[in-house]
Amino acid sequence: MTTKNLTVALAGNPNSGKTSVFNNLTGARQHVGNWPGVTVERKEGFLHTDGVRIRVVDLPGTYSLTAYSLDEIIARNFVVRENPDVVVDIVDASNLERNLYLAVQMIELGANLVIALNMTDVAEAKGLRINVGLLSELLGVPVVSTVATKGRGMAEIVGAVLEAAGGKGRGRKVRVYYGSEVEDEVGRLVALINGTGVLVRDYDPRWLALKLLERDRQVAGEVAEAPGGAEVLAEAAKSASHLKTVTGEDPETILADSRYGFINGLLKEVVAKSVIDRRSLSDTIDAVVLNRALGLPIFIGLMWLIFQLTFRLGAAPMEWIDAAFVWTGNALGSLLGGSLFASLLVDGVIGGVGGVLVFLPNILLLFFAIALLEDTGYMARAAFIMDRVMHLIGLHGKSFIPMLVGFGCNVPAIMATRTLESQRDRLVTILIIPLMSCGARLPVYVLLAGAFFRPETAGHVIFSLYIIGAASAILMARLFRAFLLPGPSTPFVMELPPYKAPTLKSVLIHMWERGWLYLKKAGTILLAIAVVMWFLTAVPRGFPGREGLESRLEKANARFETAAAEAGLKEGTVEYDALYGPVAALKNEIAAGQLRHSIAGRLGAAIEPVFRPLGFDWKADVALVAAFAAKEVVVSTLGTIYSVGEADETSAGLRAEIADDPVFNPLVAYVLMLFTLLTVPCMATVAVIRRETNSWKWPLFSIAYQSALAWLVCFAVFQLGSAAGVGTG
Ligand code: BGO
Repeated sequence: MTTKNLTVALAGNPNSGKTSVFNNLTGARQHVGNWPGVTVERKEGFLHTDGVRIRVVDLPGTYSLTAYSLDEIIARNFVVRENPDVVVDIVDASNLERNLYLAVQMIELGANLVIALNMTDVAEAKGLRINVGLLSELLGVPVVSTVATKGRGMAEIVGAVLEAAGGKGRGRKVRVYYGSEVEDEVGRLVALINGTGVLVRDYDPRWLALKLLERDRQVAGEVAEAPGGAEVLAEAAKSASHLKTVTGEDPETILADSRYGFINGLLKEVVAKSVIDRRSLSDTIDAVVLNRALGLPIFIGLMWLIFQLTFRLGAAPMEWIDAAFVWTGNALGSLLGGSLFASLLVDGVIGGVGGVLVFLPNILLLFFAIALLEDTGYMARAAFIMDRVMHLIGLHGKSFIPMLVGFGCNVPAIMATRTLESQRDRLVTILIIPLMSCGARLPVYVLLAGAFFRPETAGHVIFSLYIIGAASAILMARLFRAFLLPGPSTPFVMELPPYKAPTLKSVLIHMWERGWLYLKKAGTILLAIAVVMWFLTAVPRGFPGREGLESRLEKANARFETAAAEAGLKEGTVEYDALYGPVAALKNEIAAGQLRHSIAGRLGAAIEPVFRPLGFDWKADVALVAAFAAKEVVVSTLGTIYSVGEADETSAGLRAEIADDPVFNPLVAYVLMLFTLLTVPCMATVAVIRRETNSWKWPLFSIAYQSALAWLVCFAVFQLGSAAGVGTG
């Protein structure tokens, strides 16, 4: 009979029972020596089973796999260089949090791991109930229960080892998610490592990148000696210092916190009683915010508070910026007169881009709040709380983090779905993210809610849109899961990093990074669209009957000037305004005629039948179609249209002009907000869906289903609302 040889390494924290397991497995067949070159004891033993000869190597007991101690270096070098068939990690079940830290690092190192959950007798005596099956499922690693002192579970270890050795490298590999900032840097380094080929034969590139960020001396030394290593080291140093600047913490601390966050989340799911003896501040806070009854109301309350603050605190600076743009527009208008160039500057650029920039305070406040939630560690809890809700829709809490990011911007949110291992979960999440109301939609809400609702109710109105977006996302996910992408969902661990007092610097940096993107967008894409929209509204210049109207205007103006001079009326008085009335009416008629006959007016009229059942006139239609470029375009386009349509030289804010338009009322305004929320994602989002799914099928599907959803929901709301007399009375 041929004998098969296997090498198994025993790893574990000191005092986890490693020696006891080793003795149980190998009995007297032991050999004691030293690890090469050092005076650290090395024990080896043998066992024979089912025609297999297993060499068991006892690794030094360690808590971690850093390069700080010789024991740790020996343990990890053995795993990497001698590539044992299986690594059995002896985990003390009564002290899971600390012991699993090593297990997680072993998985990251790429070990073919089996976990022996030892000292389960002690854990039981402490009143801990551990769901071994779930632990195994969530880690993607076989787990067996043992009591080494009583020899219990030893046969199970051997069985698991044989099975794992047979399926080496085939299991699902869990991955700790280190947060978008670290992951971005890791992604960059992995690409560089793969490109240069540095040590790729020895190490997993991701592990190498993480170790370089942790400034691991041993790994850095090896990389330095490899060809191309200098470049990798230089980039890693840049990444590490970037992370330090952005987060205010050493990458080493961030990585350790993330691993503990992962373990903390894992334990919350698999252990019935908290294993952390010392009740930390994080646990005390978690006991409240993760409470089954309180968790969800606290989360919703917090979100509500954020939107209230965004709206109320943002109101004053918004007015200032608005006033500054109105003033500049008027000043430029009187300086340049009625030339076409003046119209381009005042109506196109200031009316369009200014209309969007006005919302910068709101956007910054929203991003500030999101950054605060992320940096304190609450965001991760939100995902945990939503896990139960997410399971109802066939998704996992982990999908919720990208969805939350979607409140900021859908583009990074769709990229954040890369943390989802299951392709099906990922696709469903990608498809519903555009329903999360991104920051670009906020200006549309603030404009319309501010124009048609009292300040006390505007906040509620806006909040309702966020809720409707999230509810539609849930509903659509359920439908997609049932009909489009059915199948079981993969289990995940949700990281619960410890709470932290955020530093003002890091929150401000996060806020500014996103705010800057918004400004850049305003300065580039929105500016370009504003100019195009201005062109479409200003061209062609003439329209049938314009000459007649203009000569009537000339006469009316002359009559007005003589009468005003004779009566000695001053500008701004009631009598003056009354006398000026016919002139203003004619000016408005010309401006409105110009708009209606412009390219935009004709396009709007052509699509009006599609949108009329939703209560919109051609102006809103044009804005909605143009919004495919970016959602803020609804505001900038309305800004341009109303500026061009505004005949009076003294332009009031856009909000006042829309409020004066008889087509609008609170119901139409609400339906317009709803349409902006639900309709096709913006161009950038469509492009990122295409890139992330690597096909045109999903972005096109996204456009189709969201158009249908937006139209149907808005149709229902407008028709029912009109029938009930809402907003019109
Ligand atoms: C002493 N259950 C219980 N209850 N104890 C266990 C188990 C288990 O499953 N497994 C191991 N132990 P090592 P490392 C001791 O030595 O194998 C006990 O460092 C004592 N010694 O018996 O040495 C084990 O190799 C006096 O306990 O671990 C040992 O990983 C009083 O855990 C200890 C009490 O096991 C560490 C215990 C003179």
